[in-house]
Amino acid sequence: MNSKKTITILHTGGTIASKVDYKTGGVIARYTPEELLYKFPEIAHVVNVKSRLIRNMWSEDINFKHYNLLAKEILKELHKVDGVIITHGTDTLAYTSAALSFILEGLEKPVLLVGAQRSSDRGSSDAPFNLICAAKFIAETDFGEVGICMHESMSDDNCLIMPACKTRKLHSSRRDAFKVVNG
Ligand code: DAS
Repeated sequence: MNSKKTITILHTGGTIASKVDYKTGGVIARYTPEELLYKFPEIAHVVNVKSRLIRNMWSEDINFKHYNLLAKEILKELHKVDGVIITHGTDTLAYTSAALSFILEGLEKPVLLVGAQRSSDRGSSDAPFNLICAAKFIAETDFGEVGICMHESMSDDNCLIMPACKTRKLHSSRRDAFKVVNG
C-alpha cells in the first residue's frame, strides 16, 4: 500500500462532466467518473482515487432530496477515505455547499465541491486544475470542513478553498466566477 491519502470523488454532473454538443453548440452531461479520471491522470499522482456516479444532472435540477442523498453518500465514504470531492454544476454549487455544511456539522475530514466553467473536453477547461488543486489540498492539509475549490484568477495559477456558506458564483463564464462574500 502506498503512503498517499485516499479520496473518493462523487459525481453529480454539471459542466465538469460535460462535452460540447457540436449539433447545438451547447454542452451535454456525458462523462462517466471513469472517463474523467482517465482524462486527468495527474490526480492519481497526488492521491489514490475511488470514484462513483451519484447523478448526471444539471445543478439547476438539484433539490432538497439530493442534498440528503449526497450527505448520506459522503458519510458512507468518509469513514473509509481521507476526504471527498463532489463534482457539481456551478449554478447551484454554492447552495449545495451551504446545505451540506449544515447537514454535516462536526466534520473531521474535508469535503470539497468542485465545478468547471468550461466542459472537460476543451483544451481551455478549468476542470483539471480545479480537481487537481482540490486533491492536492486534501493531500497536504488536515482541513475538516465543507469547502469549495475553484480558480482564483483567469489563469491556471491558484485555486482558492472557499467557505461553504459565504461563497457565491458571480459570473456566468469566467474561471474566477466564485468569490467569497463577507468573509
Ligand atoms: N447548467 C450548469 C449547472 O449544472 C452547468 C455548470 O455550470 O456546471 O449548474
